[in-house]
Amino acid sequence: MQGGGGQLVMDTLARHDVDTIFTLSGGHIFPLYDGAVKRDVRIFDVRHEQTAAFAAEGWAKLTRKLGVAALTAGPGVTNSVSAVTTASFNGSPVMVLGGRAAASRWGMGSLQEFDHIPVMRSITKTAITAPSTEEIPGVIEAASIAASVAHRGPVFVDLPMDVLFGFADVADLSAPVIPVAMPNPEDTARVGQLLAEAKAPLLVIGSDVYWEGAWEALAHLAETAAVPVIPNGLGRGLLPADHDLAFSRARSTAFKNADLVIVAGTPLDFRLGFGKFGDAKVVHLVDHPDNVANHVEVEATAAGDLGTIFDEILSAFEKKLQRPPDRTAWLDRLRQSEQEARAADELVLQSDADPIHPARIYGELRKRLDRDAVVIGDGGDFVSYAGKYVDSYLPGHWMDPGPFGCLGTGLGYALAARVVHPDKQIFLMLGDGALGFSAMDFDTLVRFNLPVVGICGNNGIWGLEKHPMQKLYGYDVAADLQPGCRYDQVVAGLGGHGEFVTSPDEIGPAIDRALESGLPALVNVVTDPKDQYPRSSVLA
Ligand SMILES: Cc1ncc(C[n+]2csc(CCOP(=O)(O)OP(=O)(O)O)c2C)c(N)n1
Ligand SMILES: [Mg+2]
Repeated sequence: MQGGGGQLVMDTLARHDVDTIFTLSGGHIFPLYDGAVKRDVRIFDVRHEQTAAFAAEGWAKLTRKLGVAALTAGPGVTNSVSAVTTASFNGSPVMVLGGRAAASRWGMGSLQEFDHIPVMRSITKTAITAPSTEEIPGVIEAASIAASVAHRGPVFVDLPMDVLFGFADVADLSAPVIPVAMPNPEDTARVGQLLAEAKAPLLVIGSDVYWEGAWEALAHLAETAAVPVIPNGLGRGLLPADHDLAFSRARSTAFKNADLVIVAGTPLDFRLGFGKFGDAKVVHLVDHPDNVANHVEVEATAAGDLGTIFDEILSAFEKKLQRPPDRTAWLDRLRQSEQEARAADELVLQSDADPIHPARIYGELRKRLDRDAVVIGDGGDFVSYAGKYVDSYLPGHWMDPGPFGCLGTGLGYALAARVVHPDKQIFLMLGDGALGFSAMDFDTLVRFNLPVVGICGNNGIWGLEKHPMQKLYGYDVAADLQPGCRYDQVVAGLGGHGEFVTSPDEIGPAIDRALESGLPALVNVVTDPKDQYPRSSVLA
């Protein structure tokens, strides 16, 4: 391997299938651009570094491969902190490459001289400064592997200017190996036994099942043992929403009445009532022993490759039970609950209310959604409705911010989604508050000719904050935005397509025109600020 520092970085990353980077310009990282140009790596440059880092994370979420952002020294890197933390919470394999003031002048006060490592170390799996040009391949390789091995997460490498602008001729690296940890067979056997004994078992699956590529093993286990499945995060779509064993709207019935809840590949956090499911026994299956919940008493756990865990549970289950269990009553009960909830949804999905009920937007969207559409959510209440009303049918086609709950992920995720899937529908559901964090990156979509349809649920407030503050204090502050603000004109001004909608029957035609425009578009729908998402979960 030989060449300038940037070429060495790109040559090493190519071994991990990296052919695209997200960035915002800075002199400290010019050699990375030169390396990308010389190695045919695509460069997408954005309007705020957080969008670059969210796009890198989005890339990882869409492809299950390493996503890469290149950010300039100092403020370029620090602007990525929330996005990198989001990747850490989501277990997303992301690499942030940072510029860095020259090592030879360190401490003399160079422009943007800042030691990123202590900041980034706390939110990454590894944060390291490349010590010399010769050592770039080794450092990038080690960081790539660290990001990609379970439990996955972001990594950070900064490259001092004098290191990155140097040249080197170094020996080629051997082929990359991503180690896979195998579970303890006694642990999986115990889970298989619990599953054979259970009358009303439930399988809750999260993002790590996706990251591990374990959806076929999951389907095989669920189908053979007749276990209903409830997804969260990137677990959505691993079983198609119309699969017999896939449930989403029967969550509370399932959680209240199950006698065994097996949670796989997601923490027992606020999204899952902190791991308390009535009187059910709880099993936690994780991709790494560090992730076993220690705040609840679990009946059993297994840690390691999740596909192998599912396979081993199934063979233990089959050894225990000669014929498939009869779960008809349990599955019928859940199906009934699912159907009732879905039938009740129709009321708001078809609502003619004026001002517009936000759920009506999803009613119109559903009629137009392709089975392989990618739907992205960025916002408060408006996105909680998305979680409820949007069904996913394929792995990696639903993108929410995850448990870090950071507003502003949307434009970065949408940018990545359009690049990864040039021919699929990409819908970006935005709260009006959330939109403000990265609206300027509609410009990026325009510059790169990446038509995404954004739909803004414009209630003129920070809804998920205003209503709770009202409830707690009887008044609210710092919770209002401009009512009816013309964000569509902002997008049109940036060269995109804008639609402004104030009555329910205009929503569908506006979405159609946005799709037909072939441009990055925003359908700005003024919704009822009095509406509040009916939330039952405890968030903190
Ligand atoms: C970066 C960031 N800042 C603040 C918050 C707190 N927060 C969570 S939801 C929310 C309101 C979002 O408003 P909007 O996007 O308009 O959606 P709505 O609830 O009105 O539908 C806020 C401020 C957050 N989660 N992330
Ligand atoms: Mg709002």
